Amino acid sequence: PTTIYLSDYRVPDFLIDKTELSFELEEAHTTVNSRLYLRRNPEALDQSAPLELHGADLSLESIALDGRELAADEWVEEGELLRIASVPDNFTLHCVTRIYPQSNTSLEGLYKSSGMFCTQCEAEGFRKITYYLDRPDVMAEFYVDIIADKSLYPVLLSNGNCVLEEDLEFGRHRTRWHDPFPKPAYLFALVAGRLSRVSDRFRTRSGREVDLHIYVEDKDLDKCEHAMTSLKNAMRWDEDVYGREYDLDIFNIVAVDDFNMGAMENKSLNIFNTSCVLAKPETTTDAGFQRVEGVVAHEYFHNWSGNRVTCRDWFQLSLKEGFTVFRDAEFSADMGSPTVKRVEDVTLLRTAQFAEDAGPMAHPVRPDSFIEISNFYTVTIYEKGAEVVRMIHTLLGAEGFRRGSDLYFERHDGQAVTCEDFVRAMEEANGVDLQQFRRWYSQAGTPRLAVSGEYDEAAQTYTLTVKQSCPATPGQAEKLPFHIPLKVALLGEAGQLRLNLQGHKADPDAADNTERVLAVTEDTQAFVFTDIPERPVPSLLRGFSAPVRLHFDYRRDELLTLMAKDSDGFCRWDASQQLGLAEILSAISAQESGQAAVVAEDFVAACRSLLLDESLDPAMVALMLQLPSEAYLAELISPVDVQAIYRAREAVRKGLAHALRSELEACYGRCDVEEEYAANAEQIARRSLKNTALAYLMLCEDGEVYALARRQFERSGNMTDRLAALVAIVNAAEPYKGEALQRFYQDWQHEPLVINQWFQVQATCRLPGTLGRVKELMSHPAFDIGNPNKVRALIGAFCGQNAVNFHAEDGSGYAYLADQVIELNRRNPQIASRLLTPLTKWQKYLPAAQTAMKAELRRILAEPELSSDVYEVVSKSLQ
Ligand code: HT7
Ligand code: ZN
Repeated sequence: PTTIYLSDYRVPDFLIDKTELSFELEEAHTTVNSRLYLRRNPEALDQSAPLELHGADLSLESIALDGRELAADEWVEEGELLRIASVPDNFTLHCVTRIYPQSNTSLEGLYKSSGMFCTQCEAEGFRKITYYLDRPDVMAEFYVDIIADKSLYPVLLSNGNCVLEEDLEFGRHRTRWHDPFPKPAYLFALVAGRLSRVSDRFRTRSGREVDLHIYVEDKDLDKCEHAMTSLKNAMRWDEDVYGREYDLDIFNIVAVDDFNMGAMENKSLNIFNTSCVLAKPETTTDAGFQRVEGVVAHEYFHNWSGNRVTCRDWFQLSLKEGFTVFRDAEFSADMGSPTVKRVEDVTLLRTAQFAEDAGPMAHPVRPDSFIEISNFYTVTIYEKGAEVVRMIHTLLGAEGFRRGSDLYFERHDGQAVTCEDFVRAMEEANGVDLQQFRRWYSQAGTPRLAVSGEYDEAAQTYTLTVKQSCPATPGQAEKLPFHIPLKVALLGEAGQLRLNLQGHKADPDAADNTERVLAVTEDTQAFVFTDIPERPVPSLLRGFSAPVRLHFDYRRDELLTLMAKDSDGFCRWDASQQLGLAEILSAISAQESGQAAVVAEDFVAACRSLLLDESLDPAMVALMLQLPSEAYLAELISPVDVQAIYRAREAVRKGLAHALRSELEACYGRCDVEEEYAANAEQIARRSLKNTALAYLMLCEDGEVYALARRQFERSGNMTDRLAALVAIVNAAEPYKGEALQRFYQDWQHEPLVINQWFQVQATCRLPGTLGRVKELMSHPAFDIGNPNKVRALIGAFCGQNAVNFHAEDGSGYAYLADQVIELNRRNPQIASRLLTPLTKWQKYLPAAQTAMKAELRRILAEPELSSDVYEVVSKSLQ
């Protein structure tokens, strides 16, 4: 496998003005006729370069240039390139290729899922359909004909507008689609199948009537309402917040069962994993409803941030993904609870992304090189990329950011551009200099901020000293200082103090001047606040204003103050996490010296106040009561002793459960309201707190609490409560668990998405014996290794979300994962390579675990015919 470098980027030698495709879909194979209208790119360096088209797994039937069939010695195929040495400056190329969607298990290119044809072309899947300039900076106008059997495939869809529908002989029919917006091949889509649809309309603010359709299997028609509402909300929100309107008369969403990721933003024909579009209360949890809302919005927002303005090359992936994640996060915050959304996103970032940034696959938001681009759809590109955009928003303020995005969209509409173009538009629209800020795009690794505070009573000053550093990452030993926006406040006895920063004017954006964004730009910097009448408690990194690890040596009472009083929801929650961490660390020490863990009284009291305070948002109470996850603890403790962390965390949870039993019971009772289900913030918050209380109560391990869980399992009408009860039962020494699992399966065996939850509950069971059960479930009739959702629910969940079992001391979890990766390597390389992630983090663990994990990585590397996807991840993790 070869490495591709950003520094090797060259403009394309040829451009395609128009692409005409015709698909003859048949049961054994598909014939693709393509007519490309090509011309030399006047900006190309070499004006006599040969034409080189990408192609993979294609069988070429004929190739003609300007109507003349090419002789065998006029073209050559080398790897994924078809080269024609001599071509004129303007010409048409006509290729006929045969492909085999029925046996395409990689789910890239054209494939079949549950009897329907569908495509996935991002990033480089179009080359599995026909020979093409499969790179995002080649944008063409597409005309697409689809011909298929009418009874098997009554619905034939592609991008843009349907311009022709006709019946043909032998029961076949044809539709023709025209997309007036030039687009790169990765945004091409085709769907053919027996599908039903739910339709609605949206009137844009300039008066365009848009037909909205969601295509699903007939049995799923009752699960589309939430996606449709989310779509309309997203369309309105993009008009209100970004001034962006939809630009065609039709917007289609199609749900497919077999899909490698969540969804795909193909122009006007978004294709979705069923798990990200279907929802109804009986089958879908609150988290599922929120995921649908977020993903529908994300894909819709791509119409501007990704499609109208696209990426020049795949190194710029975060240009569209980071920006669009930021946009969807702000949308979800506006639709629900902003603080809860922020805490959830920070949790993901601080576990998965910080781990990636500290591991062998660490890469900058704009990577310098890759072997397989599919491996770079990462939490760094998406989540850290979104944080980088958020920091620009913080630095410029909402209005400045809007000025910048307006300029970006206006200046680059219809172009394929770079992250640099985005930053430049932000700078120029606001007259600011983001030169140093650009390092966030080029330097990998999570910066560390060591902050200390000193109060001078005599001078009435408070000085915050901030030191930044960033650990080395692969290929980047030394880092230059970042420009870090550090949002702070100072808490006094009666509330936030007014901030006068020595040498600076008051922050014009801060309404009451009690919060300020400090520009941390040097290795070490001191910020002196004057006229501070009392020793304050600093509230730091408010709203998680930058993706950094911050350390401040808080006293316990200071953390308790922040947890109880800070007006910044993120900082309140973070204080609870720091206190929880201290409890777990002391439980680990107690275990090491053979003593029982005792939870500190002041922490118990703080948690009690949370449970008793009915004025608080129940969702925030639930989040604050949850101790730091094992995954987050693994980021903070080195080396990671998985079993010790698990035992200590459980001991603290149990301690809290026993100490707070009556408050938990009361809280459960308060939140257990009979009401018609709605996926609104208020109800979601209540259910979240109720189920957090239930999980704690189960740790009291007696008949009374088991009966409570059983009652909830049997009586709940919604999947959130039912599943929470099932999780509680399955993880307890509750004899009813076998019956509960069986009942759940019987009730929902006809709903694949619910059965995925059933697999996941069992795969994440913390009790011993889980790996055996997971292996058994792989032979269950409902399991299908060809379906990525099933693979993620069973294998992915066991290896990625069940640390205590995956890291079993006998190495059985590691061997199991390696076996699955080897099995999936050929069938679906993208899924195989993603599954691998837990093994790649071997450096963090105890020496014996490291040895066992590395041995499994070496076993994979020794496999013949390793895909470039798996090869890249395994070889980089062993370096
Ligand atoms: N832009 C989409 C990326 C995507 C993808 C990438 C690789 C392989 C399969 C894929 N399916 C979708 C999704 C998004 O971020 O919106
Ligand atoms: Zn995206």
